[in-house]
Amino acid sequence: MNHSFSLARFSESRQIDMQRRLDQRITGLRQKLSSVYGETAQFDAWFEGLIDNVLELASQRSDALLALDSQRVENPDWFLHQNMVGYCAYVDRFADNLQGVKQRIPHLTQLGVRYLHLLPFFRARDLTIDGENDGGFAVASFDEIEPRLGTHADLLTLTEALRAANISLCADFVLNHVADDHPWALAAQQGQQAYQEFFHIFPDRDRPDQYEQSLGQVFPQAAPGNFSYDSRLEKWVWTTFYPYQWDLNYTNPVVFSEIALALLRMANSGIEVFRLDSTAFLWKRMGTNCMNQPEAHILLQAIRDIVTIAAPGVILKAEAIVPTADLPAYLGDASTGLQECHIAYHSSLMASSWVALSEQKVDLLQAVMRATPVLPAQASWLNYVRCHDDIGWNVLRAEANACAGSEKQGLERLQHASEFYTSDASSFADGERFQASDPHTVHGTVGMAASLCGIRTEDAQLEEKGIQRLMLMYGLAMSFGGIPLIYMGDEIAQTNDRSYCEDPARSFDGRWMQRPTLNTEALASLSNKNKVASVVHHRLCHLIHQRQQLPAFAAQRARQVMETGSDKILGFVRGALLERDHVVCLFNFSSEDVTVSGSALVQQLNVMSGVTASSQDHNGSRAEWLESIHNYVDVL
Ligand code: OTU
Repeated sequence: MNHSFSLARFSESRQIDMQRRLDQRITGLRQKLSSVYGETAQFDAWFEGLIDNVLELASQRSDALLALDSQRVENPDWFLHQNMVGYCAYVDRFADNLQGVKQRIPHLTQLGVRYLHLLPFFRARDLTIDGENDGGFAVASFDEIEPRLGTHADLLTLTEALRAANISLCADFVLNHVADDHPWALAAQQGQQAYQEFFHIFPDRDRPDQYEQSLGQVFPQAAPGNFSYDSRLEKWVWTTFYPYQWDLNYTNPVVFSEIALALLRMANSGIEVFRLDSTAFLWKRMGTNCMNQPEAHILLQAIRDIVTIAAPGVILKAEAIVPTADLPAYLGDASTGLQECHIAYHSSLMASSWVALSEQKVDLLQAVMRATPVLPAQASWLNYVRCHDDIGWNVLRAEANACAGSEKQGLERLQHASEFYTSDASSFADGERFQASDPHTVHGTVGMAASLCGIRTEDAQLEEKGIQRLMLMYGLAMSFGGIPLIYMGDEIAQTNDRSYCEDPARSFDGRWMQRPTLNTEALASLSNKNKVASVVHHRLCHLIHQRQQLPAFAAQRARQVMETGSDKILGFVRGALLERDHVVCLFNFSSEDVTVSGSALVQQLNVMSGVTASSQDHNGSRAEWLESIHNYVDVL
């Protein structure tokens, strides 16, 4: 097939770039999409239409965004640098609206933030229906801004201001579903066949019941089951999440092209990072849990190709909360060079670090680290301590079983962690169980990081232990390799907000406990060193500053687990031993001081780098290595 698309709409200099990118990507893109949608005459026409639209949107990129694209084509590793720090917030809870976010840029720059993830701000399901839209994750329009939060003009102003401050805006792009009042769903409800084909709709419970046999549940309490009866259609609709979030049907190629083009349109408004929500669920297959299916990966790879052709400055972030073994595939494959998303949440690292804190024992965390492979070029982890969702313990089932020796004991370990953060009277933590009425299952835990670390008051002296725990958790996220993400409020150790319990539209979803409004009073008194907020903010800034200075912390630099001789101390080395810019990172997950043997660590470093004892004595590196250990212990 001839792939010569007309580039007449581009200026002469852009034609050359565009031709090169098409040459690099178009054959692969076509192969991927035809492997999912089939080689038919209809496919050819659909594919040509898709590319024509992709090129049209590429031609509409502004000069400022074209400049950004070229910069990033020249420096594709821009987001892998050790100075990358992310921040995540709900627009309204952070700053009322998009205009308010612009006013908060100085707060972000003070923290060294280079990437700002604003939780959903596209027009969401109408709250006057029944008050619910899953915090904006039920999207009613991919092209409009939620009126409560601002206008499209506000978005353009904000992205411009963020670019000037060297901060990339990240927006949620929900791939798996739309709200039941999205125009596609409304058209389906009105009986339009073409739009009914955008969804998975069943006349009765036969097939839903068959699927249910192997499906899991995301919200077992608030939204049990994966199908909802729609009284307008008098049919069953696939709704993995809430009943008003209708799963899109990606076996329909039109769904894919509509979504891909909507994403490019928003990219043209200056969004630089897309958080692709619920990527794991895109493809359904009877007899499976309908997660992580090969077709879902192929479609994500195709979106990567499309973005690289039309908006190469843009990067994609996978939100796939899946077992450790299934996670790396969302970033592609280092051995074949296959590319998928640029960034992915490391949910296993996050969850296992909370397990380690509850058990004062690091074996599970080490197992997760060992199961984390080397990533392909231009790929990175997103390392977080908390986010707007629960800590899902189930992603750790495999590691827990292996470490504990049996499935029963593995489950018990995770249950123990869950109880520790919820109900255990002897624990320091103040969290709650998420969506599990059955005390024998392990689902999730909710709570602000500070509360889970035991911080309850504003008195810095009283809360020193809790502050140290919080810094330990953030220290790990900052050193592991990837973009560390600060969740709004954690920089000033904000604690749980239980006011959601009073609101009937939110009271059933405990995640609202960790979605407070920014405590501006605490922000205004950061100079008061007796306050927890001030101490945490200061230590976090210090940690970020240290990290910026050390190239060994760049995302793609090597990482090797070390045996520290103590099951309470996590150890790993970042960077290249032979180039001697490495950093040894040690994390004490216990509440006591623990001594580790410096010489035992040095011996391991020798083995890792293949340096023999005599050559090492000769070049004096033993002393330097010890030095670096002390330094880092001091830092943390
Ligand atoms: C994502 O979540 C979002 O982060 C949630 O806030 C939304 O409710 C959800 O999608 C629906 O849009 O597994 O891959 O707390 O971890 O719902 C999708 C449970 C997801 C979340 C889960 C998650």
